[in-house]
Amino acid sequence: MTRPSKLFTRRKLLIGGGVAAGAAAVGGWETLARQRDGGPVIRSAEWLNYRVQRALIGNRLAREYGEEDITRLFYVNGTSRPDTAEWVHLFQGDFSDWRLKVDGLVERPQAFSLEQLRAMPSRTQITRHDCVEGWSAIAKWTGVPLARVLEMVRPKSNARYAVFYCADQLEQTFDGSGTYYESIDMTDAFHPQTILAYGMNDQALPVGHGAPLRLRVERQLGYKQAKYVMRIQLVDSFADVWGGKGGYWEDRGYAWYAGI
Ligand SMILES: Nc1nc2c(c(=O)[nH]1)N[C@H]1C(S)=C(S)[C@@H](COP(=O)(O)O)O[C@H]1N2
Ligand SMILES: [Mo]
Repeated sequence: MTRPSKLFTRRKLLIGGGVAAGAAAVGGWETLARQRDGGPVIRSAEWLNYRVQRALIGNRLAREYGEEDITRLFYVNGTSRPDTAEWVHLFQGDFSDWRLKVDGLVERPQAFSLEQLRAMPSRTQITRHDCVEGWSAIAKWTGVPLARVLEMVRPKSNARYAVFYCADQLEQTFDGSGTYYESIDMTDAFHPQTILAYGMNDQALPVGHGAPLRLRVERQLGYKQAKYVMRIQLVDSFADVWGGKGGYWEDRGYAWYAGI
């Protein structure tokens, strides 16, 4: 795997140095701004970007590509194979015991097997993935629109964000705070191109790319595309989830709203 070395070094530093050093390494923490309702902390410039993008583009679709555009070598980035006992056990059983738990601010919490998700209406899209580390790749993703899953669990009216909990710990910690997680707002959650993908380029989703299930939220950067998704929780704030910034990389200084 090749990757710009400067950024690779930065990631190493981030992982090795913990949260404080990571934040300093990323540099330029802008002023912290709190949403009016006391919701998640969002840096001011980012909050502006979020508001402007939402106003200008609304529910715009991300560009879709043709078969001929598919990248032959799509990098595997971050975790390439979770080593948690739970995921390894599920993998060894061909994911037959795997369940996607969907809970939180919903009327009907449910757990879905892969079979159930595959039997639901599906969507296939060829889109471009942009990683902040400076590479892009195009792939064909197949999965169930997140909207279909949410309709089944019935979000409560106070649900504002969907939090995705992954199987992997990108940073080994005793308290689990190195677990990968991500979050998106309800606009992105119900966007037609937001899917829970179980297929990539007409094959089952490979282990390196997030088997058995990953998020594709096509109008945002690579780190929002949570792999190895185990649980989705609807919340009204992510202040109480791990570092409180709404994602693994967000807790380490990245922007929560990574719109492109
Ligand atoms: N669970 C989990 N999801 C993750 C990551 C990770 O390390 N663990 N890395 C993120 C980053 S930074 C990118 S660019 C993409 C990489 O996806 P890929 O391995 O399919 O290229 O996954 C994102 N989702
Ligand atoms: Mo990334």
